[in-house]
Amino acid sequence: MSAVLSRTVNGACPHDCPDTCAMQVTVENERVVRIVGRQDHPSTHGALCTKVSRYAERTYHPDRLLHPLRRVSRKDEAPRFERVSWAEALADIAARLKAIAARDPQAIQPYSYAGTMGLLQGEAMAGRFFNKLGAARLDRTICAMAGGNAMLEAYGGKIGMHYRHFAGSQLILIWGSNAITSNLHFWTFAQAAKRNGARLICIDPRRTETAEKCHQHIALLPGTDGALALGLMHELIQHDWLDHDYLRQHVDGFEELRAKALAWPPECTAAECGITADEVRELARVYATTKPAAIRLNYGMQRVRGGGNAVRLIAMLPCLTGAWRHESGGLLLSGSGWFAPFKRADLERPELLAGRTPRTVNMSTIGDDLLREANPAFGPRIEALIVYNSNPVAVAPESRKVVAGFQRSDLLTVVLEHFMTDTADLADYVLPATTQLEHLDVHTTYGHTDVLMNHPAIAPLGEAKPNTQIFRELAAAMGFDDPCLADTDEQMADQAFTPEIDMALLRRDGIHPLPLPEAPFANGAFRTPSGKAQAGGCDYVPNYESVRSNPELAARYPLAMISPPARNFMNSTFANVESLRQAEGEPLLEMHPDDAAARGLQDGKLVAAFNDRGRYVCRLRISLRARAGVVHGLGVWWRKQGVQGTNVNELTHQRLTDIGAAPAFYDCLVEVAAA
Ligand SMILES: Nc1nc2c(c(=O)[nH]1)N[C@H]1C(S)=C(S)[C@@H](COP(=O)(O)OP(=O)(O)OC[C@H]3O[C@@H](n4cnc5c(=O)[nH]c(N)nc54)[C@H](O)[C@@H]3O)O[C@H]1N2
Ligand SMILES: Nc1nc2c(c(=O)[nH]1)N[C@H]1C(S)=C(S)[C@@H](COP(=O)(O)OP(=O)(O)OC[C@H]3O[C@@H](n4cnc5c(=O)[nH]c(N)nc54)[C@H](O)[C@@H]3O)O[C@H]1N2
Ligand SMILES: [Mo]
Repeated sequence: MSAVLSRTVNGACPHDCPDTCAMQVTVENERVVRIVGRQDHPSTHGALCTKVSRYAERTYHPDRLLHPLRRVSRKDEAPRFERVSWAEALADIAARLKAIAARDPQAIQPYSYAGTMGLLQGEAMAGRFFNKLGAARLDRTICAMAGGNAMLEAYGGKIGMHYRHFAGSQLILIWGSNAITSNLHFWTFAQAAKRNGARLICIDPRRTETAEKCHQHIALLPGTDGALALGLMHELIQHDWLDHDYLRQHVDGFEELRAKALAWPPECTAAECGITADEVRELARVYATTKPAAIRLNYGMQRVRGGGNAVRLIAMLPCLTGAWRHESGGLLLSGSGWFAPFKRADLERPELLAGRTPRTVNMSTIGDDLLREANPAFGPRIEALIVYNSNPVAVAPESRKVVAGFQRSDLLTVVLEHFMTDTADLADYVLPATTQLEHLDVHTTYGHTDVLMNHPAIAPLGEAKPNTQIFRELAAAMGFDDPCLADTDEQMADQAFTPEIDMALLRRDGIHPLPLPEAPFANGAFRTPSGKAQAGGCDYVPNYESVRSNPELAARYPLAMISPPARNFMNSTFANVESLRQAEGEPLLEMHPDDAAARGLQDGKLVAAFNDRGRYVCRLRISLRARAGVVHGLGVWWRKQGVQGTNVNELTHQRLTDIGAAPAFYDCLVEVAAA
């Protein structure tokens, strides 16, 4: 028997989650046999979520794409592909892109998001390629732009409390976040706080597994968080629970905000939010009188029309009470702004645009935009789409239009993927990409504050190539000869950061902490031009679609629908990993017993949720996780896994948020009937 060749490799979880865990990958005889969280990384603390501890199952999945494929069926037929060589695929794609670029390179549209959050396999070589080409740009709004831009307006930066300091809080509002599902490593710190006597309050329409483990759950109506924040401020002002010194020194525009808040007494707030006036009064009292008080905001609550303003208003709460004075008080939405040493432009090279300013397309309206004819405001019709790190046919709103756009016979679609997703099914070419176990990358995060490095653990499977390599080869096939288009991944890793990041240390340890202040706004020093938090210019913006804001629509579609993540998937990623798919069961709609009784619906039966945009058939789960008037279409399943080949985005719309032009997935009315 030959000896087992075993080694461990430092990795980083690539997924779009705030936790960006440090992984240790064990390889035996060139096969990954175990993936665990690193003990020596403080926020990972040796633990991975169920999904990522199964990452090897995903990498070695029998359905992994291992060679390039070319479409042989029409786009409105069942997809059929034939195997082609890399040389043939790249030569044909390059020839077709050149022909389009000769007319107008802006007709070529990149489409990517955070399938991997790696800086190299994300927009590094891809950015260079598209800048050189002069392709249209993409406004990457689909997840976090409403809240993210709101933080820039309120504080001048996406920075906030450190995870570890939540353990010292005496009150934590977990607001629009299902931490146990989507932010597990934060939850560890919240539990430590709970053991130290902290009170945990969850503010979420759904009774999530996180809500169940908190001391209190406030089940407000979707999209009413801005009203709740104003109602809380009303109480803080009326009872003079304000930190006047902090307000005077560190906040601009409080008088304007004060006047707005005084219009939201508890009864009025309660009516808008669908909760009781006592819940409002008591929440304000607890928030004002418990110190230190922390807020963990997550992106769930900003996927509504007024999501940006809601985040701005909530961000003012710790400014009113001076909670920021303590390292365990304040707020965290995203910490991505801490990563000042990251040099995005050095990776993406905007100078390759050479003075051109191509149009920008919003990724959240890809359905409408693919169907748009050339016109002076929009520019040319989209003729080619190059998709990587994203599955837009499943995740983008208003699927009927997205699918119709992808089905255009005159559209050239190239998809870089691990699997035949709904998007790959509609491609002309599918190019096999490597997974995180097979390529190099460097990572910043939006939760903790360490830079991580991911070393490849194994060689690429089959003929798969890293995104970087695919764009290098495509650049060469196009005849682009700028030297930076030939940089290796190692070279690009060295270009990614200012010298504050010691690359030798990062390469050796895989983890590089940033030196940061413990309590970022204890003495003000907001990142705005005035150095003060900005309380002016925000107000409550009601939903596009709700019983109160649009009674006519609600007469036909009376149920508010939200579609938050399923625990065992990551957006639509992992939906095809058998063990995780089994854990999730099948596509579900959760509904309160009263709403089900009113419609004569039975638990476990197929139902159709519908509105003017579409119809989604899935199984009904009658459950007290739902409050009356709100239903939950969980997870982003692949459309082709759905009962009739649809998923929940059949029902969502493409209207955008107040700030950041982001999608309003959770601002949606439906009706439900037996299928
Ligand atoms: N397991 C798992 N983890 C994930 C993801 C996943 O798909 N699966 N997604 C990742 C991604 S892409 C992101 S952006 C992050 C953060 O992802 P988020 O989408 O913020 O994830 P959640 O924490 O589930 O937050 C959604 C919560 O907000 C609630 N919610 C919906 N509408 C409202 C509202 O109007 N007001 C309030 N107060 N709450 C509302 C939902 O019921 C849900 O419990 O998580 C990441 N982590
Ligand atoms: N209804 C509804 N819709 C939603 C949401 C919701 O809550 N409700 N959430 C929204 C949010 S928060 C987000 S962030 C978006 C997410 O939308 P996407 O960013 O599209 O996320 P995923 O569905 O995970 O798809 C990522 C794809 O990238 C691929 N991938 C991963 N790594 C690599 C790689 O290294 N190379 C290549 N070429 N491909 C790779 C994966 O196989 C996967 O198919 O969805 C949004 N859509
Ligand atoms: Mo997201």
